[in-house]
Amino acid sequence: AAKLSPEKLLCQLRDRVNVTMIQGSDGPFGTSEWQQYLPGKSLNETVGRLGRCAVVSSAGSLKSSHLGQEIDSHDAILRFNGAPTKGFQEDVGQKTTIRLVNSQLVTVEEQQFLREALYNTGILIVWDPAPYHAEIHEWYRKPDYNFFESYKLYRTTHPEQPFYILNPKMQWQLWDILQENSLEHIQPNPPSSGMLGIVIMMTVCDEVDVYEFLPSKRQTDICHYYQKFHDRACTMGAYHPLLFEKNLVKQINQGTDEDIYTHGKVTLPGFRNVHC
Ligand code: NCC
Repeated sequence: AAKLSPEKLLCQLRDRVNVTMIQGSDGPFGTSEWQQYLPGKSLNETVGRLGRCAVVSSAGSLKSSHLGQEIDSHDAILRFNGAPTKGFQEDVGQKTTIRLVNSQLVTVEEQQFLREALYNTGILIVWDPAPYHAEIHEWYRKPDYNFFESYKLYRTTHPEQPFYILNPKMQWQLWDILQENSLEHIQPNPPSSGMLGIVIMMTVCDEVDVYEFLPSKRQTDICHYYQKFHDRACTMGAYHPLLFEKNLVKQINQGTDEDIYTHGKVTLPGFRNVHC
């Protein structure tokens, strides 16, 4: 695999990764039952045109970062899974525009997901690991976690909150680019929520600042800023090809190495500002 220039790599991402949310026109979701549950508006219509956006990883290195104000200065902010703001505003800010959650959380942690107020703010997007380049019917029959009932339950109790299902096609379109851009063989597991969230924001924003995805000088074995749990795999990856994701993001960074070191901050262009 020959390494592409940052410009070419951005063009590959822009042209080959199709970020879409599940709609009624997507095969098995075309039933009248699903029509009631899927949001009426597209994600684009819901968020409008966004300027400066922030993606906040859940990494332990956010602790004591004092990045809260800087993060909140963005037009829109994306967070992951159960990452809280309450009690951590000083380091991670308090605004949440989009929360990307994995299907494991929605299924295995269903009780918390349906109960905790944390999930009731902003736009929710759930994603599920699909088989490699699987057709949507195949995935629908055999999702990694069967989150569909929990999704419907949430939609019934919070009908006004936009809640999307990420079209699983994008994870493998992205994985293919990660693999092509790497000298090693990557395990065929989908990218992390972090990487998916970055590409979602590049689709809807003019510019995207990503915090502590590439670790700063505060790098730590503490997995999350909100939990006392140590595991190196959180930063380097075990199931997800996290190391390869981070290499790719480093390659397309338009910010400085100094910003990475001090703020764990990477600046990426939105796809509408990528000219190929
Ligand atoms: O930990 P998680 O990820 O929720 O973190 C969200 C994203 O932040 C980036 N991250 C996190 C920690 C760290 N030290 N460095 C980082 O760069 C990663 O990009 C990560 O994707 C996930 O990706 O969905 C994941 O979810 C958790 C877990 O399911 C949820 O937190 C819900 O409880 C997974 N952990 C386990 O299954 C034990 C994790 O592997 C991936």
